Amino acid sequence: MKRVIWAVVAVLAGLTVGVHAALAQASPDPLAAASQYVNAPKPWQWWFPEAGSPMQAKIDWLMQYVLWIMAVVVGFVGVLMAYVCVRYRAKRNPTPSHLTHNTLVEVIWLVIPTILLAVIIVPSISLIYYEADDSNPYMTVTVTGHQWYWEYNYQAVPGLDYTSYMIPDDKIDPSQGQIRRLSVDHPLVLPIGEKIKFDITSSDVLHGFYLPSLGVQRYAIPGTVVTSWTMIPKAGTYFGQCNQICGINHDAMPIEIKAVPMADYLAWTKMAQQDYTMNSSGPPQFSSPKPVNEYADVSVTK
Ligand SMILES: [Cu+2]
Repeated sequence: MKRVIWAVVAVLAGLTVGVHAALAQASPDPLAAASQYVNAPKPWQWWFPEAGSPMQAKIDWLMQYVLWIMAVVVGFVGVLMAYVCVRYRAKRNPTPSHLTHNTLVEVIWLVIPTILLAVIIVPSISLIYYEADDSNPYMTVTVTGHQWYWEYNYQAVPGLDYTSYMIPDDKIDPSQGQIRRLSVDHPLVLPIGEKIKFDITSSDVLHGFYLPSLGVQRYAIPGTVVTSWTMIPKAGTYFGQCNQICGINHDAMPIEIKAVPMADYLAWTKMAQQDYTMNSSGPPQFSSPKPVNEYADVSVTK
């Protein structure tokens, strides 16, 4: 009898292992596509990050456009000043001119700066309108800043509301592609090629929802909602940080975005609903890297 029972147990165990293996094969990681391209800051980076959205590409273009106009103005004024200093110095020009007006020169120095301002203001205003146009999004995510983590609420996915904590330094695993001070336990997952609206707010103090490679920068203000949007054409991992000094662990609330194709995003929402729906109500996977009282103790002993 015992043998029969053991045989049944062995068959059932074998079946379970087989089913698990089949399931593991059938459901690959829906976020795998995001690891193909990582848009993260580099040491000693001097320039903007590579543009990950049309908005950042436009910001980058406008910045360079204004920079070149400014370079020409600064160069011209600098040369003019140097010429005047040398040509009209007291030694060479002992009797100063008493000329005070020249209509042509005055018209020129009024008209040229006006033209320069016009060619700067037209693309600037058009970019402001482009950034403000968050109409007709595919979906909206409510982003809430907390001391010191982010919370993401997918308005279109009932119950999908979870927290995102920075992975502490001693738990970082570079073999998994994790980056110190930037990777989080639960990234914000978005579909590529779709317009995503952010409703940004805060539960306590001012935070900043800042995604440099996507051209998004908005304050998270308690009691009000500030909106922004993005559209990420390329699957990948994008990073941001809270950029409003919000307290002692201000540096420990990065933003990690995994942008994946729509099919993967839909597969992920199902998985996330089962795995970490309403995670914000339970204990977080990681706590803040250093408890507040640890800092407090340090300051008390000093
Ligand atoms: Cu903050």
